[in-house]
Amino acid sequence: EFPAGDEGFHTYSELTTELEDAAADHPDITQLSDVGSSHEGRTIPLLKISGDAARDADEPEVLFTCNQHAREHLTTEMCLRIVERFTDDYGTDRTVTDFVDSREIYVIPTVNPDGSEHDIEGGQYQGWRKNRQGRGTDLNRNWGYKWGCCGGSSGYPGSETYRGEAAFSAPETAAVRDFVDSRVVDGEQQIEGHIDFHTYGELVLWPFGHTTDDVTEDMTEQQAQRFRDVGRELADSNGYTPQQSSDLYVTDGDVNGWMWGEHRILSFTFEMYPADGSGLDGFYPDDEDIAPETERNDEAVDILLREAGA
Ligand code: 0X9
Ligand code: CA
Ligand code: CA
Ligand code: ZN
Repeated sequence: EFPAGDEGFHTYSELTTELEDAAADHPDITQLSDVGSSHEGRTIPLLKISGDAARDADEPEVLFTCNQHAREHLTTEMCLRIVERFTDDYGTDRTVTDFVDSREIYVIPTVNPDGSEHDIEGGQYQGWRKNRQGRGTDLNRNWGYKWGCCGGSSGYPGSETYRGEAAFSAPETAAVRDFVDSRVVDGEQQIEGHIDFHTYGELVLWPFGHTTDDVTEDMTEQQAQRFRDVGRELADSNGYTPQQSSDLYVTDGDVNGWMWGEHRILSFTFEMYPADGSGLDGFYPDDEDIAPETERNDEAVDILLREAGA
């Protein structure tokens, strides 16, 4: 469980209950399933939100993923905020209603349930980042686009940025990959936009991470310009700093690189609150910060939903 005073964060079992309740309370506009299981066998839940959700409509699809990194618990709350807003406010809030009716919204609130449960074991924060396979794989270095290419990950199992034995060696990344691959219908990827939420730094990041070049293989000047334009608009809405992800530091095998490189999905990473911290404390904001710091991204979520249809 979460340490005393941080009970506002959701454990895996509390998250599961929230998703089941959202689905039960809004059966017409939700479909609860999963993308597969973690290394330790936990289900990785997937909630679809759309008008007549059981049907695969010809509407732009959008994906939100959270909690690839175990200790980044605020991100799970971000995905829950998206779930609550697009279900509870349906029919009353005009913007929400229009998006639910014109998009298919997919939310994966925890990509790394084993790691996040481990991080709160014994009611004390463990400072854990990776999954729980062996000494742990950094899921955000395990994706199969330019995996291990460029010095942006480690081959040592003890490293915090261990890339794993092979691309998609982690069941968690493989499960999300299989889901995204399954959204190719008649040769066309249905998902047009994606945000992967992390903490911390208050940044909006776009691909590529493996090279500091902005124009390169799989990224034309025009495409790079679109990322810059949308990235800046997103950052204007929440006060984060926009930049190409490699301007922060070089990574390889990260999620945005694969989403764009493999599927041409407009894929961003958000580094949420706080802007800075010392030691591990930036990963552990108060639960009082959950509401303001997730609502802070409502407009950015709407911008991504709009751009996904553009
Ligand atoms: O290192 C990561 O995976 C992300 N930061 S975190 O502190 N949440 O671990 C950032 C990934 C963004 N990509 C690059 N900076 N290239
Ligand atoms: Ca508190
Ligand atoms: Ca569809
Ligand atoms: Zn992270």
